[in-house]
Amino acid sequence: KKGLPTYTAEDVAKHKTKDTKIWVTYKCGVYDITDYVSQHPGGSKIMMAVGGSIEPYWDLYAVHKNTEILEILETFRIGNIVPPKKTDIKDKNDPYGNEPKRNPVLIPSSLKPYNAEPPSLLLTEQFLTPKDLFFVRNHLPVPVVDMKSYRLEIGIEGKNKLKLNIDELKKNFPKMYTASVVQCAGNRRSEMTKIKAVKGLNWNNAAISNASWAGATLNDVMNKAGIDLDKCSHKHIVFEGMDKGPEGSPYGASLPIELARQLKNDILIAYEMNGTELPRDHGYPVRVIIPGVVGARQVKWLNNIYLSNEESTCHWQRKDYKGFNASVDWHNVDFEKSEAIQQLPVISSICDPAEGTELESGAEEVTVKGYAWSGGGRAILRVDISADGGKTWMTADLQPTNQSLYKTWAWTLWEATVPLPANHGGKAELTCKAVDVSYNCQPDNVEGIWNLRGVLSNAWHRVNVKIPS
Ligand code: MTE
Ligand code: MO
Repeated sequence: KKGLPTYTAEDVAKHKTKDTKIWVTYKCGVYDITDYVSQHPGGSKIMMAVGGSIEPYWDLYAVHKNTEILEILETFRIGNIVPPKKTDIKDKNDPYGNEPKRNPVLIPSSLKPYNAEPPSLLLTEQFLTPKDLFFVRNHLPVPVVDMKSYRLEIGIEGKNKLKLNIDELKKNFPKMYTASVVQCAGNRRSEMTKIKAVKGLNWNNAAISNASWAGATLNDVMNKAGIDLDKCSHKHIVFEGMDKGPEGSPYGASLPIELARQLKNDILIAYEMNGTELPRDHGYPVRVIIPGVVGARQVKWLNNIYLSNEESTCHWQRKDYKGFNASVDWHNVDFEKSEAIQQLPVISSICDPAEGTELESGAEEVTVKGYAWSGGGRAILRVDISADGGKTWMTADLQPTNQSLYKTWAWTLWEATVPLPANHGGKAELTCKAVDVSYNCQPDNVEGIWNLRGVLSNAWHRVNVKIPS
């Protein structure tokens, strides 16, 4: 369309609320959809695209992509977008020059290394998170793996090891399946940041995802290497990846041997995610899935497993991903005084509605959706929802996981329709909390569990909504 003003992506990004007007782009058009959003029933979902392109969302909701909608959209056209300058000149020295393609709906918390979470409104739409929506936590560049030379080594530190190529891993062991969560220790860190600065990526509540994994069990591959985990005298089992830091040392993690014994038939040396090979971002060709344990130990691009008397010497095992009390800060922290995080505490979170959502005017109730999960395989027994900031509660409906009470590795999705308080004054605070099979529950406030790394952020989750009269 000629004659209309042109805008840059930065201009569009400044228009995300009703006060500044709500803009989106589609192909080369810029649209002011402020009025449309107030009337559109699926308004809350379109809000994910504000200030940017709606194309990636239309790919997800292909049903909306019809000519009728395009015609409606065209009536809101206010201008054209300046195409971004092509910066296709690849820097050959950039260690991040070989990263995979990613779904543009992911919300990055850092680009190099790449870290991103899906919009929380999309997170709990499916029990199994689609691969291209699964959150990504990389500490280093994604390695390029040559499958001809790829070998997984298994054995004892300092000794000759069993070497398996990918076909041997697939063919020589029974293929086991498990639906299991990966959650970063820093999930929901942004709630801690609000109280006092912490070090780490500013994750919202979607640094967690749930997939179906398939592979050989740890026990089977250890046995093939001549190792009986129940009888070995080593104190730790170490996993190493193929992604390397500038000094050449790989990402690695370890489990205390007792935990490896407990989980040996549940830990998967996984080569499939949701039924097909792992995507590069999630560890292609092989990663270890350690159900019920923090994401940091579930090493991607796995090529080395060994018994050791030492914990992994990796920075992220020894100098990170540990808990401290709220009075420990950087001048007095001693990482040796705390254990590495392994099995995670119980958590739940509201994913829909999102923070700040405007409900329909005059709404008397609200439907709330989210996830709950606990480490160590502890099933979720109950999720409680409040629409008055935690004074009164209702129990949510839980979607069955079809896993047993003490081996629930997957998350529990839940839903509740809650009446809004009579004198809400135009706003409400929605709150959720979960109880696991050990009757562990979540702390009611963030202050008491604040820690300098912003990990283990599992306080009652609170979401504020507006209720126009
Ligand atoms: N494995 C390797 N090799 N390198 C990494 O950077 N990050 C870990 C873990 N495994 C990491 C890794 C962390 S901290 C998390 S939370 C999970 O991978 C994230 O897994 P995902 O990216 O598949 O969601
Ligand atoms: Mo993590």
